[in-house]
Amino acid sequence: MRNTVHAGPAVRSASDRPVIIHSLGVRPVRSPHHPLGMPAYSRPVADLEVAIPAYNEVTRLPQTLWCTVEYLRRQPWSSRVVVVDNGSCDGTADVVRAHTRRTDGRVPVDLVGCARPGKGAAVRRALLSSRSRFVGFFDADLATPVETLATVMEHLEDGAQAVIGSRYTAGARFVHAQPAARRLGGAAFRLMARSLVKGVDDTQCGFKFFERHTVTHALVTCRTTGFAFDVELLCQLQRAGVAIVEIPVAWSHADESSFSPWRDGLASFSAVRRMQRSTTGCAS
Ligand SMILES: Nc1nc2c(ncn2[C@@H]2O[C@H](COP(=O)(O)OP(=O)(O)O)[C@@H](O)[C@H]2O)c(=O)[nH]1
Ligand SMILES: [Mg+2]
Repeated sequence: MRNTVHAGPAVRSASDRPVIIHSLGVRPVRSPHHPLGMPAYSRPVADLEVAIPAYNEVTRLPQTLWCTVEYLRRQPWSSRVVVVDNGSCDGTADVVRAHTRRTDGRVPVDLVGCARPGKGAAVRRALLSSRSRFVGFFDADLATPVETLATVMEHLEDGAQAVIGSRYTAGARFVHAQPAARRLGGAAFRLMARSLVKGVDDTQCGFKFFERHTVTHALVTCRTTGFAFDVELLCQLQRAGVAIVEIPVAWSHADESSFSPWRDGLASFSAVRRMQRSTTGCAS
């Protein structure tokens, strides 16, 4: 089951500067073709690169890395994983280093820093520094099973440019539901997001994958650094005429969410309001 959505074009350029704080196995590459027109830090090419934004994820990340790498190493496509840490103070970076030491490197795991705080900034940082054919991200809590990547890859190999997980598309289910307050906030947010992202049932499921060149053009115009980043990214993709394929997922809410309804919820609503008010309809 899938939804396919189209919309019209637009691209602008951005001027913010991604900063690398720390990386393992990453070599700086000066690229004259970098979309931001500046030196880029790039990792070797794989068929698929999975970014995991992580902020103080010392508890959830070890299991997620292990499951992800175990799954990816059994697949016919080559993969890399990149963890993007915004200066966590709980040893998140050590988790990645320890994992790298213990594994055989068939699925390399890189650690990248991001000076700008926020999940959106972290994802943008990872995707813009990738050179892999397909790129995307999921959360450190692995709320969507990693096996969903098989469906994602089928669509991407078939020519889809953007494939996103959805909790509200026919066939999706909640294995562990969110608390009532979060569900209510989510429903209100979905209503708002609908004015910007047409025909997409769920902009906020943290499981999104893309053909890299396609998403690079959309990413350079994105400004949102927090949880509302997904709305802006999808909006920009639609403005560029990209079809978004929504695939149903079996989703599990994790109690230790880093999302604060007051801090992040309010910031997300204001970010979407700014996008609605802006002349392009997307940039905040
Ligand atoms: N790098 C980075 N990651 C973040 C930040 N805030 C949240 N994340 C990550 O974003 C992902 C989504 O957060 P999560 O706690 O799962 O929120 P929920 O799915 O909305 O309940 C997790 O992997 C978090 O570690 C941040 O400021 N920086
Ligand atoms: Mg999550």
